Amino acid sequence: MADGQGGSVARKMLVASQNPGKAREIARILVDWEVLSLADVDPVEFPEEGGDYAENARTKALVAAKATGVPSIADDSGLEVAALGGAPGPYSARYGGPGLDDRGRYEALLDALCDAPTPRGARFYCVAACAWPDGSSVIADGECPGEILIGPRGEGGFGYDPVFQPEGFDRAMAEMSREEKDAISHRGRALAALAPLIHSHLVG
Ligand code: ITT
Repeated sequence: MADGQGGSVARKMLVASQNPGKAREIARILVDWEVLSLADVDPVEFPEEGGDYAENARTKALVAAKATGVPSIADDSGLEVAALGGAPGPYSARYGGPGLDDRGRYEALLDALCDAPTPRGARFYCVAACAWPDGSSVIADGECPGEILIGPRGEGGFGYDPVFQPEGFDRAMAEMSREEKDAISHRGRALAALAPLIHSHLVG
């Protein structure tokens, strides 16, 4: 992410995510920052998520920034499936019940859709937030429309990527390169929209 400062001294940015796949993606997009992960700082206690995407994203970023004194980026994201009335949405990380891994969750989703006609329209949605230790914050969102496949394909990415095919592609998200995913993903788009807001905040 360009910060527009043109300087060679990278400033610190904490990626406030406990999801390794998500944290990896955010970190690789923040090219102009010295990126810290939650493993680099004292343990941060995050509250249970119970709000909408924007509230959850802002809360995660603010909690991390205030606890560590380091500007922090978080996202709240999810998969919204039309045939399920927009579910699982903000509950995507918990879909299918406790104890499931990524594969268990996308298998539960495929089961829920077994009688749904194709194409099963869906979108990934992401709200990204950046917060500072003084309590200020900026947020931006991004989406990636597509459809849910009949079965999983590919080994890349994380979460529901093996069962999601972005609009305009004939491959699952998990079959795309990192660069391809970042260019069209909900997260890549939200972070691209967030970059100028961070810059404006920094230059006042
Ligand atoms: P943090 O809150 O610690 O960041 P989390 O995984 O709980 O981690 P969310 O509450 O935002 O984060 O849940 C997002 C879920 O949506 C994530 O766990 C995946 O199941 C799914 N998801 C989000 N972005 C995705 C992507 O790019 N590819 C596949 N699945 C994704």
